[in-house]
Amino acid sequence: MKRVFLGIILALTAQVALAGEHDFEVVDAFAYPPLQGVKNAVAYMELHNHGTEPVRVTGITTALTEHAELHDHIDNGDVMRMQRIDAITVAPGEAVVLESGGKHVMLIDVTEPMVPGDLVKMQLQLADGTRKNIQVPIIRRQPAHSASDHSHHSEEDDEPMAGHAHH
Ligand SMILES: [Cu+2]
Repeated sequence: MKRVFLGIILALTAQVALAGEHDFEVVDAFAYPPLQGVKNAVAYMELHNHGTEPVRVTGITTALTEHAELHDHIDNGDVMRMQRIDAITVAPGEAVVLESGGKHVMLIDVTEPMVPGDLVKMQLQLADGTRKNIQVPIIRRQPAHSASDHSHHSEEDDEPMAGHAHH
């Protein structure tokens, strides 16, 4: 029922959207609440470009914080370090997946409560001047990965502990 309702809202939004905007789709978005004792949270999603022109995401806004940034992990020799990036470009017909250990949305100094089960509005800013509204469910974190996990990147890779630079 909730899904149907959301579909209606999206359909209404599409009618007032600029031509071409529907070619850009955000799916499987979700966010984790901050870890205990940390003010930063992380959001993941898939960006799909069904259009014929590249789509460039240059920023994201949300009421959760004034400081939402696009981040990526940079291979720094032995250490994967995350840093802010200016944009994420999605080529025509392709998708970019924001995921643990890769690109992600960093929510810095979250001021609003993030309760699992809630839907949070976020707005992607695109280089062509348009904006894309999305609804992002807050989901409860998985328990810590076991040592046998195939990935050596844990969720915590995206979680700045001490010393995460975000100036
Ligand atoms: Cu980050």
